[in-house]
Amino acid sequence: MDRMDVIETMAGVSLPGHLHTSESLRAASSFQFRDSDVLIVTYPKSGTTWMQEILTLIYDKGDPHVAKSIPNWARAPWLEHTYFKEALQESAEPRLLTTHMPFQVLAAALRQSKAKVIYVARNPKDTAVSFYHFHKMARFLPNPGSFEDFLLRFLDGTVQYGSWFKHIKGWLGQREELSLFYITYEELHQDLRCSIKRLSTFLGCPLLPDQVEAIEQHCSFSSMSQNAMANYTLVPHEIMDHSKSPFMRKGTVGDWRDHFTPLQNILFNKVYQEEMGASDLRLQWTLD
Ligand code: PPS
Repeated sequence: MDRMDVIETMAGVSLPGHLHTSESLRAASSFQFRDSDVLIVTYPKSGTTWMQEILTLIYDKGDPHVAKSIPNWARAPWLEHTYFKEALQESAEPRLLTTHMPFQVLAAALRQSKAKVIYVARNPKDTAVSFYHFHKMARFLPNPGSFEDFLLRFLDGTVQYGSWFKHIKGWLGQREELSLFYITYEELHQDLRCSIKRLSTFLGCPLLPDQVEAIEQHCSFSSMSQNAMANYTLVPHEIMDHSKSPFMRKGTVGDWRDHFTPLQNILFNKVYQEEMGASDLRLQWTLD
């Protein structure tokens, strides 16, 4: 398979060469945003696919036709991926875009526009667990080794896509400068209906109650797990092997409790405190 063993680097962050080239990364950093663009920003495994689905449905007023007939990576393509130019619907308004890039890569390009940014964050403990399982099924990522080893690399930011801590601090540090809406995976989980309404207000896309209900139903974990346009089963088995771990794996909050030893938990909390202690971020998760 293409460039499976190649690693690209951008802003000190390693990225899978299967999805990124130096050209695609350069193009992302100089992308011309429009004021009408909507950019979903996430660290991997934080709720990207969920948000792509919710936004598709908000703009389609709850009609699932597009969400059920076009793959998510074509509906809301990743800015930094090699296929981005082909996938971008130039004439669409708004253009839905996705990125995992750290803020500094897109800072200059974004400051030229009033594009809307939706940042989705997830409890980093659950993010690490989900990312670990994803490494087992995504052949373009390195073998994660033991969970113990992977967790240490996640904490010191040497996994691909870099440090979770730098990612969230970089983006949320720009809340005043950007038109940025911050929401957590845990909020989506706790009250999807309310989250859909808040998003529709931010996007200036009002919805009727039955449209909100249709979106809520379509975006449930069980419904999205069955949607081939969102669950990545269209990707060839040699690239994503769902028998190792399905992309739509569990979709729960707090799965870290079934993975972390008490010692790993203590270490994680220590690093979290060192990295995030001084931050004033509204975080929706508890670490115990
Ligand atoms: S990626 O590869 O970065 O695009 O992955 P991402 O979509 O950010 O994260 C995948 C995790 O999100 C879960 N997911 C959901 N949870 C609840 N409800 C819905 N509808 C939903 N859709 C996706 C998915 O199961 C992955 O989490 P884990 O914990 O591994 O199950």
